[in-house]
Amino acid sequence: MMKKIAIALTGCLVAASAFAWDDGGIVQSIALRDGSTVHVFDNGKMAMENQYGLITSMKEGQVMKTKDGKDLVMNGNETARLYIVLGRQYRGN
Ligand SMILES: [Cu+2]
Repeated sequence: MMKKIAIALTGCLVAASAFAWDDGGIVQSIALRDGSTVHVFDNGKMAMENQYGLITSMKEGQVMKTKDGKDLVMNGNETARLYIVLGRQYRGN
């Protein structure tokens, strides 16, 4: 009986881990001073999420101020890719 429970729990952990690592290629999410977030993908391109969690567009080359006061230059404007990634996270599959 105990063995069965242990196996079931292990199965859950594996599933939870797989979900946590499925980040859609986002390697970093940086908080900006205005409350928005810039997501950096594995290819270095970026996508913006505003303070309400909505995906927004930003011109490439625009300078952003991070929450800790650094300047960050917008590289790319991957709104479509972020839609796919965040959509997947919200649905949980
Ligand atoms: Cu930006």
